[in-house]
Amino acid sequence: MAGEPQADCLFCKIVTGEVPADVVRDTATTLAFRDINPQAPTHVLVIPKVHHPDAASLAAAEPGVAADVLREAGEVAKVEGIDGSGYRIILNTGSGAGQTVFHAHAHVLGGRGFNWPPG
Ligand code: DGP
Repeated sequence: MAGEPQADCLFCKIVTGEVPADVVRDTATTLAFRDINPQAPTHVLVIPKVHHPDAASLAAAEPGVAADVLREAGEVAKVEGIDGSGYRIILNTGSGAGQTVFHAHAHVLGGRGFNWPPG
């Protein structure tokens, strides 16, 4: 059922603590932790604690929690000190766009320059 923890989901296991993570921020609805394969000096993932396969599904089912994820992305940027220089929030959606973990998440990247258009 949408929103319920999934036994085979890596990020659900990070929410429960079954899989360890370097946690940056923890709220009632979200968890922020460092990406295991950082693509920038700061690379943090912000996830909803509820399971939805991608950000659009989350926003459709639980718009308040989707807003919490975006707000937390901004808070992470502040506490990591990347808000002044600019940062990226990325929502890879679908395998063709590079999504590999099908539990909604926002990448927060900063601490280096970025190109546009993205690769
Ligand atoms: P995406 O490609 O958008 O689905 O991003 C998934 C990210 O998850 C990817 O950047 C690597 C990260 N990741 C995968 N496995 C783990 C893990 O076990 N721990 C942490 N902290 N990050 C992980």
